[in-house]
Amino acid sequence: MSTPNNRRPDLSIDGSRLRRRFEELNEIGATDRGGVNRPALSDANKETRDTLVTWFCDAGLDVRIDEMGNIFARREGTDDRAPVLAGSHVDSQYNGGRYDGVVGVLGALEVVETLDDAGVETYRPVEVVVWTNEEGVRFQPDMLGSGVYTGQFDREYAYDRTDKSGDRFGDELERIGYRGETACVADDPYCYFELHVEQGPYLSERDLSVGVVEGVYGFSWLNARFTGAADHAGPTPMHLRTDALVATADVIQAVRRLTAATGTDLVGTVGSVDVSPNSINVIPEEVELTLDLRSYDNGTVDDAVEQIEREMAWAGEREGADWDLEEIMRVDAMPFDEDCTATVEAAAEAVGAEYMRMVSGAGHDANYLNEICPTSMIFVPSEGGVSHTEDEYTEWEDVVVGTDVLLQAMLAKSEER
Ligand code: HGY
Ligand code: MN
Ligand code: MN
Repeated sequence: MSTPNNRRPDLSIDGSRLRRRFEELNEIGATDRGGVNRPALSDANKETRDTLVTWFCDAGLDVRIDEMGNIFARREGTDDRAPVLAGSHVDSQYNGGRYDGVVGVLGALEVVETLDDAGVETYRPVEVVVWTNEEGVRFQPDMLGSGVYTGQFDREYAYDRTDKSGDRFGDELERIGYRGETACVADDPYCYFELHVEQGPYLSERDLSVGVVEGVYGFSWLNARFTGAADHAGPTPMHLRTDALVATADVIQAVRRLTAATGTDLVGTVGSVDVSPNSINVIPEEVELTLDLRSYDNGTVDDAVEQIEREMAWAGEREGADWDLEEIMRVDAMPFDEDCTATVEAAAEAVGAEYMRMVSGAGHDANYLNEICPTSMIFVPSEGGVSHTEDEYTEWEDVVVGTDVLLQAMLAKSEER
C-alpha cells in the first residue's frame, strides 16, 4: 500500500536484526569498560570494514570503495537517477562509545533490508555510505573521507597526514586494503541523510526519541605551542624561569573565561596537552596543546579564534615564552536543507515519534555533504548527553524509532522525480 510520495507507514524496520548486527559489530575493538577502540585505519577499523562489506554483499548491494576508503553500497532503483545517500562512520575515539557513527551505518543498511523484505522498489537508487576518518583522533583533521569526496581537501593532502607515531594516512589505507580504485569525487547524490546519536543532553532531558536536525555548529581546530626553557626544578629561582606549562595554564583558563563571558553558545575545549620533557624535576620546556572552538554562529567562532590569539600573546609575554598558533581545520556553521529537514520531520510525524527540531553541536560528515546536496540528520538521544566515552548509551527502542524515521525519510525522497 503506497500513499502519495510513497509514504509506507505500514513499513517498519526489524529492530532485532539491527540489534544483532549492532552487538556483533561492537565486539570488534571492544574495551573492558563497554566501549570501543577502533581508530581510523587501525586493524580493528579494518575488521569492522570487512564485516560491513560482507553484510553489504550478502544484502545484494553493489559495493565500491573509493581512493579514500569510503565504502558505498548501492541498491538499484527502477530508474538510474542520482541516489538517495545515507550513512555515517565506524571509526571511533580511542575509548569511545558503541553508538557514535555505528547507528547511522547500520540504520541505513537496515532500511535497505526492510525494503528488500517488503519487496519495495524505489524510483531512485538508495546508497549506504561509510565515511573514512570522521573522528579525526588519529589523523587530523576530522571528516577527511567526506572532506575529499566533497572537495574540501585534495587526496594527496589527506594521504600525507600523519598520526603521532608518524604513520602516514595513505600508507595505512593501503596496509588495511581500503585504498580503493574509484575516484573520490562527489557523484552528486540526490540528497543525504545521517542518523546519529545526539551526543548532547537535550533529547534525554526532555524524554524525546528523535531530534530533527536543522543545522550544525561551525568549529575551529587549532594547534598551539609554547616554547620556554628547560631547567632544574630545584636550584632555578622562580624569577629566572620560562615555564611553558604556566603559559599554557593561562590559556586554558582563558578558554573557560571566554566561553563563560560571551553569553553566546560558544563552547571551547583544550583536549590534549603534550608536555616535554614531561619530567617531575625539569621545568617544562615545550607544550603543545589543541583547541576546539564551536558555535552555531560563524562570527562567534571568528571572534573566539582572534581572542585566543591575543591570549596566547599575553601569556607568552608574561612568561617570556615563544608561542605559535595554527588553525588546522575550520568548518562553517550551516543550516541544513529545509526541504530535507521537513522530510525528516514528516517522517517523525508518520512514525509517531516524540521529537523536537534542534541543531548539532557535534560535527558530522553531513556538514560537508550539505555543501553539495540537500542534507539533514536524525538524532536519537544520548542518555545523560554522554558521548565520546565508553559510557555512551542510547535506549534501544529509541534506535529503532530513529531508524524507522530514516526509513520513511529515505522512502519519501527515493520517490521524488
Ligand atoms: O568532533 C566532532 O564533533 C566529531 O565527533 N568528529
Ligand atoms: Mn560521529
Ligand atoms: Mn564522534
